[in-house]
Amino acid sequence: MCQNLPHGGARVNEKGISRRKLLGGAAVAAPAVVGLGGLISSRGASAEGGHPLHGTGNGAAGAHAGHEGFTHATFEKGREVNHRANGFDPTSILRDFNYGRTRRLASGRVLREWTIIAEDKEIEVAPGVRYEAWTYNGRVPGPTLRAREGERLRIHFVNSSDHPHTMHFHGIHPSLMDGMPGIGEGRGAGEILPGATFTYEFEATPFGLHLYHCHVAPLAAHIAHGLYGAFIVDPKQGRPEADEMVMVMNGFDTNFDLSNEVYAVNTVGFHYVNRPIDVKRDELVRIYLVNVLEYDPLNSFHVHANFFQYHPTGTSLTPTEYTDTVTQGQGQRGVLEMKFPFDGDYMFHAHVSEFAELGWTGFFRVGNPSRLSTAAAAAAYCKLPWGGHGRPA
Ligand SMILES: [Cu+2]
Repeated sequence: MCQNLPHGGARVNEKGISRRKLLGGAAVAAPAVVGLGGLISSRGASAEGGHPLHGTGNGAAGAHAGHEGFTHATFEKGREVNHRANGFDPTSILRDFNYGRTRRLASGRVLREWTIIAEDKEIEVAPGVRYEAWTYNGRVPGPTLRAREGERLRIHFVNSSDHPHTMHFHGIHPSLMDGMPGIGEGRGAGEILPGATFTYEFEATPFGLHLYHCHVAPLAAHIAHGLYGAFIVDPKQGRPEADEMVMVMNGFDTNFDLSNEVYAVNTVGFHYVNRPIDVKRDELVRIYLVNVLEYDPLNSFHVHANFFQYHPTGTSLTPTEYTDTVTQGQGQRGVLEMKFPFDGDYMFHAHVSEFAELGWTGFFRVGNPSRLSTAAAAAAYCKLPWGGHGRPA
């Protein structure tokens, strides 16, 4: 796969420019697209090649100013981020459901427990683009917590970060368990300070696809730094057998200008282009899709050459729409179900084209496409205007 992040002859100033400015500048600049085979860490080169990303060479979350050294990201030649250093891999995250520990209470009810630790951690969100994230259990998104309707849930939260945080769950529960600063500090709840702990406990209801995230102010910054995850409550009767996966649509403001420079599903831009998601032909695929994007009001999911049944918030087993595109605001989520009737590579991406070009694009790989088919998909992808083959006049 060979695509660079979008850029043209855009001039990048020393302090960094916004993503919108970057793309806008690229549109009017000479099409001096330079295929960057690797990372060029420079200031001087910025005027020559144009810059896909002025991502954080230093990237420190606290260093909101003084981004002097720009780092250039490319996915050319299949270049990837260092998943081992990250400590997580979007391909694994896709089907990694965390059911916690269970035991049966005297009442007969199931008690399900997790321990979640907030910690600061540098992660790589695109090749060479490092970001000082705030994480739940060392990953972004945090673990996909999964329970069954009616169970008792207990989440032991440990704040090992340098900042106060909480865990705010979507669902139905008492205010003390809501992870809200200002509510319940006298009882150890509310804002959880560095080094402190709190145990959230509530019932798993209603069934559906929910999420959890930190709720400390400034809220956008705490969420954007990576403190979020999917929270699935299965219906008592379950759902039909399927190949299930979770997709958390997110983004990263790598230069702290309150807009995102990298967009992704499960954190790493273009990850599922480099490593398409393998699915079986005619097998039911169920996607738990969550939008946690900050700084943009809407996000979307579009699949090529196929349609899906859509269940908003997953709270009903009856779909409300048969479509190929769904739009979600911040915090919205839904369950998608589809089958792929033909072998081949099928693109999926945000139908907000700008996001797609900044990382929010992937492929499903159905069956075993021939080498020809795979190569054709990759080649077509690389012919996109920003993909290193020139930009239309
Ligand atoms: Cu926080």
